[in-house]
Amino acid sequence: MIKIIHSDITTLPVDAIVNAANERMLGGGGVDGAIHRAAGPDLYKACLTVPEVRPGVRCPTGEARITPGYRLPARWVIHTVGPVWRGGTHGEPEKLAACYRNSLALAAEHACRSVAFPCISTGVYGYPLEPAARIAIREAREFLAHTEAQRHGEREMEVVICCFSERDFNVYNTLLTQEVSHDY
Ligand code: AR6
Repeated sequence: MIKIIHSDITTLPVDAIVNAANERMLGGGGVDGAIHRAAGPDLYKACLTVPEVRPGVRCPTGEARITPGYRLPARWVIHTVGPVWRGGTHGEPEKLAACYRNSLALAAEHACRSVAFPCISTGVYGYPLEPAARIAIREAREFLAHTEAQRHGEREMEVVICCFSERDFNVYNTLLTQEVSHDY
């Protein structure tokens, strides 16, 4: 099930929250800063132990890494790195889709029943909200449809899209109630 809410992601009692991080994965502004503040200093220490894949890069764009949530109500934080918007022709849609897919796969591997996403890349990274929201909804739907086929009666995962502004919340709600077009 996909649920759109208007809230601060750091307050949610879900199994995992997703962080819109950067490749260094040691905190930053926006939702990343809020998550680090709410989780406390152990989150930073856990991030430091994530191996670098190349100097200064713990999580390449489009990939995801998981740490505990420490003081957060959420048990896990899944850190993913969205693309910086450069006009849309530099692989941004594919990279953003990969963020959702890889984060959902990590959540499933850790037996999460509920996972909450912020609107990845749509803040500092400048991705326009509506195309970003279409990708988020499409990836969540595809993931749920795929896992549904394998579940045999277990409870479905809840994918929460946590909008920080009312405007984002309205855009998502409009899209979710439409049949989302696949030619974005
Ligand atoms: N709860 C939910 N959503 C939030 C919260 C919150 N507490 N705070 C902000 N948002 P951004 P990006 C929303 O800029 O564009 C960081 O410095 C915000 O309104 O946080 O992926 C990282 O370290 C927006 O809708 O992430 C990276 O360097 C959304 O979260 C860079 O920013 C994403 O905005 C990543 O940029």
